[in-house]
Amino acid sequence: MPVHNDEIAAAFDEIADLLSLSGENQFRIRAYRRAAQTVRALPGELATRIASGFDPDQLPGIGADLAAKIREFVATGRCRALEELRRSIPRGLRELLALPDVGPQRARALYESLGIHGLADLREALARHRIRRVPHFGARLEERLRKSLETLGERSHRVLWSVADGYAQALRRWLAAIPGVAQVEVAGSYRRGRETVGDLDLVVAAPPGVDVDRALRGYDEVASVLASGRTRSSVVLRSGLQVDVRVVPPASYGAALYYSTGSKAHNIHLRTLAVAKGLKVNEYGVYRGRTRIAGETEESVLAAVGLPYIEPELREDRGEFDAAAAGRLPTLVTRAQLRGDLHSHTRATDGMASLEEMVAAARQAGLRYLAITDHSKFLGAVHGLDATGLSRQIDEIDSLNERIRGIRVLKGVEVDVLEDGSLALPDAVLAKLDLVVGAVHSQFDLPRKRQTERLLRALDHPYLSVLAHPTARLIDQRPPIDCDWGRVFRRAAERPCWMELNAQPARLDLDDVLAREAAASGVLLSIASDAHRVEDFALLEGGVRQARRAWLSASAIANTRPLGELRRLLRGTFLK
Ligand code: DGT
Ligand code: CA
Ligand code: CA
Repeated sequence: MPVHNDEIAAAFDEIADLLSLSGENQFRIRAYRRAAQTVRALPGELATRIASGFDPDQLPGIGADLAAKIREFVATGRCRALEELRRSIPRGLRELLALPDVGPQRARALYESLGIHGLADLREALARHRIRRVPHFGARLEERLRKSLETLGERSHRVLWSVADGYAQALRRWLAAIPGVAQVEVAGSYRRGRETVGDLDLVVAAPPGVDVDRALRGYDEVASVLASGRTRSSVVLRSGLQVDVRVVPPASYGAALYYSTGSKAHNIHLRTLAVAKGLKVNEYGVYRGRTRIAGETEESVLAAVGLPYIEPELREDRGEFDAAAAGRLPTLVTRAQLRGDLHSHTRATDGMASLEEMVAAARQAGLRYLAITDHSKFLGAVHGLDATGLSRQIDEIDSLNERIRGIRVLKGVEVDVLEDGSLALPDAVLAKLDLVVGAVHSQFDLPRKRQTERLLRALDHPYLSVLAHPTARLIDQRPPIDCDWGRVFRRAAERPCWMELNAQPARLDLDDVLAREAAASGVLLSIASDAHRVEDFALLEGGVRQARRAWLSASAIANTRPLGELRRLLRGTFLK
């Protein structure tokens, strides 16, 4: 039974949560969390590598004990340590963790100060306004908890694109291997590159007589069958993810792929355009009367209604038809056009690899420059750099630049934007760097006016090159900060300061809508991995996907520029 990286990671995260609920020591907990991150970030399936002899204890931060648990999980689909923990901790306490604002520490605090054992207890305590009296909780958090408790039942079961990817590609390979199958593609929101995916939609081209449905039911991750038939099947995988499969003859493949890729709003718009030309579009083709005039490829479907090809990422009915008709569709940025990365970490702060290792990995990923931007020291940061630490790193980078070939290391920092909009390091220190990446890591729930002023004040600072993960949202875990982005983007464009499109799968921040708005205001974007380990440069692909959904071309992205031009532009972000 193939076990996906995401399932292993989820098991480790749950162990960490449960250990933390039971007050276990921080080192063990952190080891599980780190292992979860490591496994989740791996580019290929770990189970496959283990099957061909790889020992998971070779992975950074994974020792003999964790490696044994991974091997057990991969071999049996089970993790006994997790099962025991689940038995020993009351279900009610575990339920609390389903709330986005409640981690193990807060769950423990609720339990210890108010005896809250589960969601029912929490609901009652909220009704009596008792939560705000728990140390470190307060009225604002109480209000957020009330809201998230209300919406808990409605919260969708969408998964991150990066999680869906593991399931989607494994299934695609399975279906592509069926004798007689001509083509298979994963369509739907996955193909449009949405940051989260509700279910998977696969389109299969096969001549009649190829029993795709039976092959699908034979896939060993299938937990239940919702619908079964010659042209359509739906199943639910063990992970809970639903999969819809549509089978069409090769002559209809383009039309079916087009239909299943969506979005629904895009399809409806296309159908209206077709009707105006006396045509009919459906999942089998484009028809004039009863004659099929197109359908084998997506290009043929669009050409039949007089339009050029429209990339899947643009198919959201956000103006793509008008742009296509006017010949003004953007040439979307590609991963190959990225020449560098302006946000990364090393072991000097919370990264997992040394400076040399990160730089070598970036070069391996085809990048020609890499900015090292470790964290500044600020209140609460576990191991941020102070002025002395940063000076030492500057020297190390200077000496590394003399030794290495093929890539240039830029000196940077990820400095905290404090509550009043000032930066957490003195100007004299920042002035020595090639770039300064500012980021909000605290006071996420300031009211809109104060949050906007905070960012505008940061933009007034003489040394600020890029605002990292501007909204600070974490998909499904933390909402974006509330801010007047129109004002912030206008100020950033004048200054100039760049906005980041952070490629971490749970961040993807700015999102597609805001990134498009920023670029339209004249702000340059930086697609950045925020790499904490050598594998993380692969994440840039997801940042590019989001940028494409934002209609961005290479010209809107700072890190598509050659090094010389980039350095010149960076100097322009320092106002002194
Ligand atoms: P998801 O799964 O919620 O992340 O989003 P999608 O876009 O994958 O939506 P899904 O799985 O419900 O349907 C897949 C595609 O099928 C959708 O993007 C467009 C097409 N589709 C679904 N329902 C309709 C419909 O009522 N009319 C038309 N024209 N197309 C539809
Ligand atoms: Ca879908
Ligand atoms: Ca679907």
